[in-house]
Amino acid sequence: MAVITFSKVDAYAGHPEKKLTLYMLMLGFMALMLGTFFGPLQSLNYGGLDLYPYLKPLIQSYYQGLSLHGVLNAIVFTQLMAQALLVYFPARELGYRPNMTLAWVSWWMALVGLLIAAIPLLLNAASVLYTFYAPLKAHWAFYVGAAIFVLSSWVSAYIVLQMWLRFKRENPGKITPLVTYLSLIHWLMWFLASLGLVVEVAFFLIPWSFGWIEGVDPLLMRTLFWYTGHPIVYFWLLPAYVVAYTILPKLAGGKLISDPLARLAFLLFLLFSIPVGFHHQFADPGIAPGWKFVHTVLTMMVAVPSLMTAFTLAASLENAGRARGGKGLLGWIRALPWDNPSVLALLLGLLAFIPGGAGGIVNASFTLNQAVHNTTWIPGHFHLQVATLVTMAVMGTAFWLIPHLTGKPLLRPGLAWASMWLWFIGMFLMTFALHWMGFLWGIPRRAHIAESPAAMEAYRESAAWMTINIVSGIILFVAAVMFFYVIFATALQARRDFSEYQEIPFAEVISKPEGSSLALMTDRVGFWFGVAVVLILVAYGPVLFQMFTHMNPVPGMRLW
Ligand code: HEM
Ligand SMILES: [Cu+2]
Repeated sequence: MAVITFSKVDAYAGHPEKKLTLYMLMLGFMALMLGTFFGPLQSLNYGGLDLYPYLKPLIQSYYQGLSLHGVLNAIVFTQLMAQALLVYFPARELGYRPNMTLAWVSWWMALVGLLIAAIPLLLNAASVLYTFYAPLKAHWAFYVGAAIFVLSSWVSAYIVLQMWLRFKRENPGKITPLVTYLSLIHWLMWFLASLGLVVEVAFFLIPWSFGWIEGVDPLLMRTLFWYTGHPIVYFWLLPAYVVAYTILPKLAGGKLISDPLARLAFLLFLLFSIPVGFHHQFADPGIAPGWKFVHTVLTMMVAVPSLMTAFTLAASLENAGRARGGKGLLGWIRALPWDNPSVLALLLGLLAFIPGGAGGIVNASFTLNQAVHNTTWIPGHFHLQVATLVTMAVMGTAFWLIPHLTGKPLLRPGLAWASMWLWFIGMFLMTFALHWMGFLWGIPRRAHIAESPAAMEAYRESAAWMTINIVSGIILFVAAVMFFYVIFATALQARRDFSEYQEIPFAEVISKPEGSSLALMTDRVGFWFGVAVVLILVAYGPVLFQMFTHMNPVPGMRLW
C-alpha cells in the first residue's frame, strides 16, 4: 500500500536520542507544572490573601509548598532542561549519536532520584526549602534522592565530553563547532561547580540524616552550598544562552554576529562563575571581610560575559530586523517576528533580563546587599532571571522542539503566543512589587505573612504593592494554565506530520571561528579548565581550610 503513516517506531527510527530528549523535557515540564502551582499562592500570600487552609490535608504549610516550588522549579526543571537540550543539540550539530546506554542511565538516575526525594517532600518530612540549610534537618530520603538526581547530571556531562573527544580525535586541528563548544563549557563548569554540593550532601548531610554523625557545622554547610549555589544559576542560564546565541538569530530571520565572542563569553563563565559564592554570605559570620571583598570583585567579573552577550545578541537581532526590512534607529525592532511564539518568548525574556541584571549587581555590591538581603527583593530579582528568561527560553524552545522531536505539530499557536505575553506581564508586575516591598519596607522573603495579623499590620503601608502581587498571581496562574495546556495537548495528540520540523534551526554566523585567534585560544579547553581550578583554589582554599579544621557541629532540628 502506498499510504504513508508514521507509527511511533518510525518517529524515532535512526534517532533514539530524540526519545530520550523528549522524556527529559516532558519530565521537566511536569516538575515545572507542579512547582509552579504554588507560585500564584505565594503571590497571593504577599498580597495578604491566605489560601493555604484550603490545601490541607494535602499540603500542610506554606513552607512545604515553598519547598516544593523551589526544588521542583529551580533544581528539577532546570537540570532536566540542561540534560535535554545540551546533550541533544551538540549531538545533532556533530551528527553523532550520544552514548545511549549512558543516556538512559542518566534518565533513570534523574527519575529515581526525583521520586525518592519527592516522597518526603510530599509527606511534609523535608520542608526545609530548596537551600536545606543546616541545622534544619530533613528526612534522609530527601538528601539521598537529591544526590542521585544531581549525580545524573554528571553522566550527561560525561556523554558530551565523550562526543567532544571523539570529534577532536576524528578532526585533528579543527576548532570545536560552536554549539558543542558552548555545551561542553557548560558541562565542565557544572562539574566543577557541583563539587561543593556533592561534598556537602555526601559527606555531611546524608551521614547526619542517618544518624551516623551527631551534627554538622552550619557555616561550613552554607559555604559548601553556596560554592555550588551561585554557579548553579549559570547552569540554569547557559542553556538559555545557547538557544539565544545559536538558534534565536535564525528564528528571528538573521545571523549570529560573532561566533568567537560567544565562545569568549562562555569561557568567562567557566572561569568566573564559581569563585564568587561569598556574595550569598555577606551577612554570615566567620568569613573575613577581605574574602568577601575578593568575591565581590570576582562577581563583578562574571557580569562581563552577560554584558557581552547583551551586545552580541542585540547586534544579531538588529541584523535580523534589518534583513526583514526594518529601517531607522528602532524600525528593526518592529520588524522582528514578534508573532512567532518561540521568538517572542526569548525576546521578552531577554528584555526582563535587563532589570534582572541590574538588581543582581546591587545584590553583589557587598555593603549594598545589607539593604536587600533576605527581603522579597531577592525573589523579585531572580524571578526576572530564572522564572522569566530561563523558563521562557525553554518554553519558547519547546514550541518548536516538541514538534521536531515527535513530528506532532504545535497545537493552538495563538494560545502559546498569548501565554508568553501573560507570563511576561505577570512576572514583570510581580517582580516589580517584590523588589519594592523588600527594599522600602524590608518585608522578609520566605514568610507566610498573610497568616499573621501582626505582619499585615506592620506592612500596611505597602498595600498598593501587595495588590500588584495579587493581580500578578492571577495573571501568572492563567498564563501557566494556557502554557501547560498547549504543551501537553501538543505532546499527547495522535497526529504526526513529518513534512516540517526536520532540522534544528541553528543560525549561520557572520564572523566565523576559522582563522580567529580568539576562537583558537578559547579552544584550549583543558588549559582553561586548569585555570578555573586555580581560581577556585585561590578564592576558596584558605577559607575552606580554616572551616574544615575548625568545625563546630550542632545537632539537627525539625521545627515544622
Ligand atoms: C507562576 C509563576 C510563579 C510565581 C507566581 C512565583 C512566585 C514566587 C514567590 C511570590 C516567591 C517568594 C516566596 C517567599 O519568599 O516566601 C517565590 C519563590 C521562589 N520561586 Fe517562584 N514563582 C513562579 C515561578 C517560578 C519559576 C518558574 C521558578 C524557577 C524556574 C521559580 C523559582 C523560585 C525560587 C527558587 C523561589 C525561592 C524559594 C525559597 O525562598 O526557598 N518560581 N516564587
Ligand atoms: Cu549568586
